[in-house]
Amino acid sequence: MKKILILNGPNLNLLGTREPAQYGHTTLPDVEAFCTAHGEQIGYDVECFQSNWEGALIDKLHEYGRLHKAGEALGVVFNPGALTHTSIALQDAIKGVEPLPVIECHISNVHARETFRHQSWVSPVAAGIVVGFGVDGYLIAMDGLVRKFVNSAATHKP
Ligand code: CA2
Repeated sequence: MKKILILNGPNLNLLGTREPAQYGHTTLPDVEAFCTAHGEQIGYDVECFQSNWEGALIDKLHEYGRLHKAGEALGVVFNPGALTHTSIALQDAIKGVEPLPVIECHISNVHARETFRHQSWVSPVAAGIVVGFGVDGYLIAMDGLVRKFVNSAATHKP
């Protein structure tokens, strides 16, 4: 079974424990569990990884670049947290592992929030972007990966 990586950046380990108005009550282990279950349903082996360290996220992207080249990974669903708005290193890393598809995913609608959250260094190199669907966005992004990179020929058929 090919792999899909659910990658989460800084502070997302706090999900469900604070700021419920912004991010809801679901915890990161809950998210990882429903992504894993969804992966089983759609025929993918889901790996989940979270780090508060930029370099650890970059190392994981490099690992998946190699797995994708070997035909062992479909792609990555990535919520880079606040690094979205600051990290040229993440943009370089995603460019460096092309053609590995990386879907950028945000729980909140970053465009309806502070101006500094409107800028993303990841969006220009993302294969797709999902924002503002709460934690369901992770599932939408997984389905988007499959629809765009596996079932693309069937996408527009009635
Ligand atoms: O909406 C998203 O998913 C964000 O990526 C979340 C980031 C934020 O900096 C981005 O602008 C948008 C914040 C992740 C921190 O998550 C927390 C969750 C609960 C309590 C505290 C932080």
